Amino acid sequence: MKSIVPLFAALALAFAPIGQADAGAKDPHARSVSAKAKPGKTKAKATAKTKAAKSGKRVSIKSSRVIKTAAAAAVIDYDGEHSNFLEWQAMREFIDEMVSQHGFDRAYLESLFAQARFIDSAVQLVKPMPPGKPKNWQVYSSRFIEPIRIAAGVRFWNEHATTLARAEAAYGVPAEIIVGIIGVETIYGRDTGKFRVLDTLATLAFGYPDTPNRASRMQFFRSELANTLLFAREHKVEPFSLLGSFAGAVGMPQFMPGSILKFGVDFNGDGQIDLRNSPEDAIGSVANFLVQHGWKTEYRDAPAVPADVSPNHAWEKLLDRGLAATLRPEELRAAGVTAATALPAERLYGLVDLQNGAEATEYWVANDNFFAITKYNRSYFYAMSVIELGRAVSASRAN
Ligand SMILES: [Ca+2]
Repeated sequence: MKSIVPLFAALALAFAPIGQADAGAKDPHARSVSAKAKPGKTKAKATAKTKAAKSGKRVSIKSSRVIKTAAAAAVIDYDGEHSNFLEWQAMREFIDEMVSQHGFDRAYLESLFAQARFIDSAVQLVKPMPPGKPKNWQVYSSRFIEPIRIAAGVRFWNEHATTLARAEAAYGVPAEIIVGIIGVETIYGRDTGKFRVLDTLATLAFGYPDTPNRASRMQFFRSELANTLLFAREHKVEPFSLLGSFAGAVGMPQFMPGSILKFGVDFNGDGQIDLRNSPEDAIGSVANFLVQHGWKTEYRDAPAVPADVSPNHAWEKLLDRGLAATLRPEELRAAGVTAATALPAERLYGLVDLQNGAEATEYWVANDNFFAITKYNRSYFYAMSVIELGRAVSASRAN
């Protein structure tokens, strides 16, 4: 049962969004990492597993939900409603567009979307959170940098050491960072989501709730729905076999379909990009994503180092400069920022603040590699959690 704790913790977790621009690997506005739409089911599943473990044998559980969950591939682990999407004007326009712009067969798309389900839990989960407590890095990170996730990371790293080393050699992204991302995203594939991607994306593309950013969000999910169809066609995948989070993020690294199309890698050479079942593909794809978003192989030092700031607050003007390294070491020094280690003069940096609610804010000086991680998910908290989880796994592995 212990292992369930971080899942529940992740549920309650809100990102600390920094930027507002285009999509990362994930949906940039997704509310939580590894969110389960229905925690009750996680609990039911866990209870069943615990009973199985106690009895020491495989159990036949009579709950239909658990049986469905245990079954392979195209299971549906939620109560989707058949909704006649084909009667929706926006869906008809979408199909027209896929036919005229991408050469899809109309009858095929109609038969596909006739099977799609409306996922009300996805609609509920994208609604704005009620105003919460102030941002708190310590609270946020304690949900990721904790013994269970670290132990799972050690197992993952040991099992895939060869692949991680191969990715590091091919892309120049250290194993530690890849291990950090896959751990923060899904606890190494434990929690990849069981929604059919076509269902959640159709639901959010055409049935998004009434929020201030509704139009842009619908456009985002509509384009991801198109990407799903394009990916499935290009890679000869049955579209309904793609499973993901309530927001359509797929597999161990939680890539949106557009990111799979652009940055997915077949790293085990079986001819498929399978981010759900192939840890090799997940590892290669994460490394490729980071390199394509500015990861600098030649930087061998830490993506971020702690910093002290002077009491004069001259450095405050250096905060919130976007998710990019734009400051010269001299500018930081002149504004009263002292990094814990010497900063190579020829590089650029950003000043990162990690707020701790009522407690003191932590300051860090971050380089391009830190900001490459924020392209995965647009949050300082996220990037620093990835770095610290990777570091903790590495340290634990060395012991
Ligand atoms: Ca593959």
